[in-house]
Amino acid sequence: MHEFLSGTDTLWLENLLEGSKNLPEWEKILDTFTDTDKKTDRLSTADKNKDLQHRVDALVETYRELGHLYAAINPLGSYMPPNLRYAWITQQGIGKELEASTYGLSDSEMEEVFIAPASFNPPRATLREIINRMNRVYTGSMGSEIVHIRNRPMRRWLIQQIENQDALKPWEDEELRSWQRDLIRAEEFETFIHSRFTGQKRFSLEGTDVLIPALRYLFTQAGRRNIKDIVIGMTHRGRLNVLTNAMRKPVTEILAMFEGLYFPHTYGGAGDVKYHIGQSTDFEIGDGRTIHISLVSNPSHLEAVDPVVQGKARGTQRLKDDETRKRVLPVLVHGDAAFSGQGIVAETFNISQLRGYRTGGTIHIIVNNQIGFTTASSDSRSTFFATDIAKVMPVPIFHVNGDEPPAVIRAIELALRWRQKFGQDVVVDIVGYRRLGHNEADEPSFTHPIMYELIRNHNTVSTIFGSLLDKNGVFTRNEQKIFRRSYLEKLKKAREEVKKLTDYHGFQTLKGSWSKIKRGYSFAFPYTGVPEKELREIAGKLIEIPDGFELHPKLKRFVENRRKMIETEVGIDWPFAESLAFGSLLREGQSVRLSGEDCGRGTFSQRHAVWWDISSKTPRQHTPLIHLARGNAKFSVYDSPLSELSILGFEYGYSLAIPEILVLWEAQFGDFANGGQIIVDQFISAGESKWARHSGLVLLLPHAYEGQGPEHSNAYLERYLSLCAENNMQVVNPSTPAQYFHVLRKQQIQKFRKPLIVMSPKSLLRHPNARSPITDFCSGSFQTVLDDPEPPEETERLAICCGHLWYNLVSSRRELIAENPKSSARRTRIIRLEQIYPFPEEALRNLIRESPETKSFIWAQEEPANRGAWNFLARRLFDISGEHWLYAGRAESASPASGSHKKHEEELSNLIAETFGTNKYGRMK
Ligand SMILES: Cc1ncc(C[n+]2csc(CCOP(=O)(O)OP(=O)(O)O)c2C)c(N)n1
Ligand SMILES: [Mg+2]
Repeated sequence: MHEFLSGTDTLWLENLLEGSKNLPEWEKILDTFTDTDKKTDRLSTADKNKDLQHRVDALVETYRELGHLYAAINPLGSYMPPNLRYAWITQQGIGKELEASTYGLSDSEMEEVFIAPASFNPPRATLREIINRMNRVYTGSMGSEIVHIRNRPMRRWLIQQIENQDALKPWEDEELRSWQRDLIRAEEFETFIHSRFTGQKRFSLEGTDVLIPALRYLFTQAGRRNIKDIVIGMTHRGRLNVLTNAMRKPVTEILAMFEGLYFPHTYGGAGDVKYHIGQSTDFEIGDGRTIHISLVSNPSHLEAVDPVVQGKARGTQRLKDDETRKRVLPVLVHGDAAFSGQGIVAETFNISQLRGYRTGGTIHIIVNNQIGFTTASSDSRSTFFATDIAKVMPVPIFHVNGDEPPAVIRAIELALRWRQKFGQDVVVDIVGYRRLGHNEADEPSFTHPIMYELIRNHNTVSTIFGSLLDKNGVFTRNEQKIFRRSYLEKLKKAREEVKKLTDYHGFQTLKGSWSKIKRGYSFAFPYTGVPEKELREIAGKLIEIPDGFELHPKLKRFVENRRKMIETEVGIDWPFAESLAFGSLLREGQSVRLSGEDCGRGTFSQRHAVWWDISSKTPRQHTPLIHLARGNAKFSVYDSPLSELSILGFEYGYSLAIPEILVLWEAQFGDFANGGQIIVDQFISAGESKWARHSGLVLLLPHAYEGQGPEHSNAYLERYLSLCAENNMQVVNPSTPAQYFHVLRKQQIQKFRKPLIVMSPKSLLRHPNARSPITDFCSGSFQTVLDDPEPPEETERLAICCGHLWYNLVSSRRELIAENPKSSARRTRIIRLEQIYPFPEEALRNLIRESPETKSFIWAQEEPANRGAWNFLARRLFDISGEHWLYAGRAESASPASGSHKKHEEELSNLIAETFGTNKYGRMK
């Protein structure tokens, strides 16, 4: 046990001591061995042998369960600062679980032959042999946590693999030398940058340098096992080192960034710091073969990239038809503090085996330097190991000493085998230290003087491993020196080259599957109408009930309603418009993927994308849209777990992999999207500007003020608008089913990809007036603004609004005019702003110009004045009209909406009155 390594809670130890009812199984076994000598004296020889065998078995089981707690995994040794808690624990005699005497086994039994663990061949061995092997495999430089894996065949497989390590082929000299070369490169790269670019942050890898040979081994072995693609997410720590030394990004490119020869201007975006930018490489694995490695760009927000990597890996699996998920491998490299601290890690584990989100297992590598910035492990987590959170899943965890490259590589090898065999995640916890401060300008010994005194006196891993290789004649000191010098020369030469450069173009963008996609944004929207015959065919398929399939009675009505929508003049409603959009895209060979909480049925029971046969005793379902797909297209809809952050991240990642799939994420209610805000702020809105990565992800966010209280009214439109700039994304609030249909189709048909944020409806889903005639679907395209369908003969007041409010305003106008034909409502023209961003300046200006006699200009919104689009639009409306715009809406409010339905109604009346300049519904403006 090591103070640096461990968190505060040693529950397992306390359980042990207090003899609680929750004792682990093995301790109950221990209890049976108390007072052992007396008991065995009375046994026959056969029973005595059985009893001894029982004790040996118990000892072996204990190694499997607790061996990792005794493993020599900490390069800083078992140094322990004075600590009362620890003193208390040691005084209780903990630490004897692996001693043979604890099981009543004495020295005299050491040479006796027992039935050996199943991993032994031959199946019998002396107790000494058994103990020696157990010590070597469980308490050496690698500790394995496996007993939480309840699936017995899986656990047995792991035990076999771990206990049979001795039988593995020994490493070849060239392999050992190549790791040492990697370690030398890793070390020299850091010291070179340190001395040449003082003060520039690089988040040095020193202390966990072994990550470089570990990753290179993983890439090579993955490639040799027919894995074609690796998608990696990793943090800041050692990222530049990984880029150049593991992924072989030319070192000149890294140095160019350090020289300030940076390139965002060549792409037109803001760019990002060097240790956040992604990279794609074809990594050579020998014999002229390569494996594609894609390091995903990420923001500073630790671990946020985890589900993005999962989504991208899943998308790549789809792209490459990797149905077994054995050819595309996700890898996540974490820091110890972030891994245990960030909730998204647990969310990502939770989705790892779900049908809509599984990726066939992720290899997690923890770069465990036993510290997080200045925070000690004991303040970082309540668990013993940094990795305990991974035990939410049956995931093996290998803790390895970072000073022992062969142990680390064995762990990576085992992890890869496990992943390829079982399709489950696995964790390799590389325990090292951090030689410098958090960044290189930081002083670590302010807060950790004892640990840093140890580190100062600790040799680098290349020195430790290098002398071992030298001693064994594998790679002599002199040969290593020559290699070190030649690498340093390469670095110096690269620096000289870079000094001569004046500019540098480094962004990899719109390559591979993205090569047909264009940059930029255009208001020249593509034609998105669908010929009526085709549309009717699609609609027909959507209401076809398979033979012998019995629908729920209410669903039968749902289908009948849809039939009426196409056979009569009632018009198409919102949910049907969506199905028609999806169906038409699928017929055109474009895939559609929709995920979100309860999105199969739809939160508001509106979608019913999946039907269930209520007469069938076994689950039988029918998804009409699946049957519309042509070519390689596919329709998938997944009810997601209740995790907005990971699922939004996942879908964003998926959208990065393939531009040909319409990827949609639906929030249960728009306000829950706030759980995914990190993904919105740092990936969706800024990914193109920071990393030249495009995404066509669609967010469906139910939004409207309908008297439901502070939550479930507001999708925080203002948050999205505050992130809008440089045409980075599209924010729409369509008011008709046909508009929704066109905007969804446009998202796929247009040549560029920009995220699309849709303020989507709730009550409008069933509103009898929220219907569009079928002809509206058969031609045209999405309109950014919609004129008043019943414009006044003369316009005195010009009101602009969006979405749901329009229905309130139009019906109120009718009522007002009916009551008083002279009402100012009669002279109020209502324009709908369907797309708020990119702001349709020209279209809106043209409409406004059509009413030059207008005296009052009003922006009407449902949201309080500090929310909604008002703050975003006030300046823009003035700019396009030169007019001062009045605000009709709720007063500024700390809460999104009133909890009282009555108050909601009053507020609505007021805003309607303000819009029309009447006092019918409230005060005059
Ligand atoms: C969500 C989040 N919170 C805080 C930070 C600031 N921060 C950057 S690195 C770091 C320490 C991370 O420790 P660890 O995960 O152990 O990685 P290490 O730097 O030790 O390699 C912190 C707190 C951040 N980047 N992201
Ligand atoms: Mg750390």
